[in-house]
Amino acid sequence: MHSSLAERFRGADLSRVADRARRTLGDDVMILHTRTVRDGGVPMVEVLAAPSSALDRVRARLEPAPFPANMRHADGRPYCIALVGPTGAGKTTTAAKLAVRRGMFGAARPGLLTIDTYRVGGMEQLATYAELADVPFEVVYETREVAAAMKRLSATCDVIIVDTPGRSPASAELTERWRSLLDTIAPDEVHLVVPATLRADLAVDIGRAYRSTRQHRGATHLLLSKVDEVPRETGISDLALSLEMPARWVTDGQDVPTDLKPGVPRLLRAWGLTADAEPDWMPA
Ligand SMILES: Nc1nc2c(ncn2[C@@H]2O[C@H](COP(=O)(O)OP(=O)(O)OP(=O)(O)O)[C@@H](O)[C@H]2O)c(=O)[nH]1
Ligand SMILES: [Mg+2]
Repeated sequence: MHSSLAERFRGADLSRVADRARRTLGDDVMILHTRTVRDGGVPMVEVLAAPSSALDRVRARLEPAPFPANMRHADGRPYCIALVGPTGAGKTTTAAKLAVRRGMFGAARPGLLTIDTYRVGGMEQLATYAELADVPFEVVYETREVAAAMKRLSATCDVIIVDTPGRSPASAELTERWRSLLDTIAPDEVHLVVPATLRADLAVDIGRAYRSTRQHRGATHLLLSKVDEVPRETGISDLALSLEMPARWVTDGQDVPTDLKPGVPRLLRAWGLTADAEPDWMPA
C-alpha cells in the first residue's frame, strides 16, 4: 500500500475530471482537494481523489482504541504507557512531552518513571522536565524496586509514562535486563518509537525485534518520531502501515511539549487523504 491510496486527475473541466476519478477509483470516490494548475501554460483542473473505503481501511489499521474513561485500573493502579525503541529514536523527549503537556490525558494526572539508568545524562534530562512541570518522577534500577516506586507514584498519578534505554543489538544482556524490568512494570501500552527517517526495511526489522515473545511482552503501538525530518510525505505513512500497529501519536520536532501530534490525522494527511491543514490537537 502506498501513495496510490489517493490519486491525482487532471483535465479541462471539473465534471469530466470527477467522472474519470469515479471510473478509475469506483463509485465511493471522495474528492479530497481541487485546484487549478497550469500545464504548459494551459489552465487545467486538478483533483485529488481516493476511494472512501481506502480511508476506512487505513483508519481501521492505525486508529488506537480510546483510553478508558477512568485511567486508573479498578484496583487503583495507574494506567501505564511505556516507550521503547532504538537508541536516539526520541523516547526520552517524547516521555517528557507526554508528561509535561497540560491536559494531555484529560483530568488524569501524569507521572514519570525511568528504567534507563545506563545512559549518562538521560535521567537528568527527564528529571529536569519533571521538576519544571511539577510531575512526580521515579528511577528504578532493579525489579525489586518496582512495586515501591509504583506505589509512590500511584499516590498522586493516574497515568505513568515509562522511559526505557535504547536497545542496542550489541548488548543482548543489558537488553534482557531492562526488558525483564519492563515486564515487572507490566505496562498497559508499549509504544515502539521509530524515527520516520528510518529505511522501511530496517523499521520492519525493528518491529520484529520488539514483538512479544514467550519471555517478554512486546510493543502494542507505533509512535513515529521525527516526522518533521522527512521531506517525502507519503513515506511516513507507508512506514506506519508496514509496522501494523495502531498509532496514537507522532512527534514532529524537538520542542517539549508542543511537538507531539495525534497520529492518525497526521498520517492521513501525509497520504493526502485529508485536507492540508495541520490536525488540531485533540486531548484524550
Ligand atoms: N527533529 C526531531 N528531533 C527529535 C524529535 N524527537 C526527539 N528528537 C531529538 O532526537 C535526539 C534524541 O532524542 P532522545 O529523546 O534523547 O532519544 P532517546 O530515544 O531517548 O535516546 P536514547 O535514550 O539514547 O536511546 C534529541 O536531540 C532530540 O531532541 C522529533 O520529533 N523531531
Ligand atoms: Mg533516552
